[in-house]
Amino acid sequence: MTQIAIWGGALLLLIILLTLFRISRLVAVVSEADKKRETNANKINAALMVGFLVVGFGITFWYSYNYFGDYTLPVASEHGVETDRLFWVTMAVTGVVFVVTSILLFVFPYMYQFREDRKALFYPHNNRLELIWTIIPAIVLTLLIGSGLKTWTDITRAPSADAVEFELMGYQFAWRARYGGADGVLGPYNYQLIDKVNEFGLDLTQQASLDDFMPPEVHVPKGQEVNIKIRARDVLHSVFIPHMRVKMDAVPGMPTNFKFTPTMTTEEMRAELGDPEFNYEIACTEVCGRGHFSMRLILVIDEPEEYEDWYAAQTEKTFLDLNPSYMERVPENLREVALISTGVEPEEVSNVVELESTLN
Ligand SMILES: [Cu+2]
Repeated sequence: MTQIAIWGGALLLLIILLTLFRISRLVAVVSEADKKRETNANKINAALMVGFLVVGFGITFWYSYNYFGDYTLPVASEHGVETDRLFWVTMAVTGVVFVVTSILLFVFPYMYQFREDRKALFYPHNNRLELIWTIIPAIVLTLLIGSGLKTWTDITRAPSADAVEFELMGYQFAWRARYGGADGVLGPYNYQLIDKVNEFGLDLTQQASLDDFMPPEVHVPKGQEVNIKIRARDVLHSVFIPHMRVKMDAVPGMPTNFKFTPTMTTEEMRAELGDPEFNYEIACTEVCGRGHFSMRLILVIDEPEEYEDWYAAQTEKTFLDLNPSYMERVPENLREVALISTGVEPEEVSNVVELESTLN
């Protein structure tokens, strides 16, 4: 009963408020003072439109000018020159359209604000105008998207057979790289084999995995095609190498890749920037959790001979070299190969195998 009384009271209150509002509107229609107030509000709104335009443009141009350096990072890869060109052409075309349409959008309300002495013109249709603003943007967009598509097809074409290859795995929160080792072939992996040490889930029952190595920083040679095989272990990450104009998502369960050809070594870039501390870096550009910011891996671009030396030195530090306890996962028939790949001379192998069997 009390419930019904409360709801009834609320309903009555609402009806009273609505009635009061209607009465005040009717009074306003006949009163002159209110008309004056409305004209003033119109003027203020029209002026605010222009104010918004001026302040908005001011902030946009101030920001673009101050942070222009972020848009002109030196480029150090072959395809990067192409993507930069596309970026600036698109920026120029859309920039001009942005400025013109913004001016029209905010200046027209000011020019055509309400005035007592004029009436709005009823102008429902103009075929010529419709054609102009449909056909011109259609042509411009077709050209922009067409040239973008061509560049994208070139960038994403399959890597050549002799491309330098390494695997990049993202996890919360770091990048880890893996190379194919002495045989140059990346061994197969299985996510179920991942543990604290075997971060890649390397399948040690397969011969190609036995000589794989995981260096603390990535090296690639200048002037050669490099193919990065990308994967993620937990959530979405994204490979970002700004100076190489490389960006590709790392997706769990769906390997991706990106190929590029570096055109400047780390040393050359240091000289150009006048910064002896400079390093290329691989960052993560997909907000992937709390430690996202810490996903940084150094990328070193070497002269080809330096790269060969570095690679040869790394083949002495294979996964099995650094984690000998994993040798027991290698099947009997591959032990010999595994021992040789960890640097044991072939003639010593039989001794080691013998020693092992006596120990067992
Ligand atoms: Cu990440």
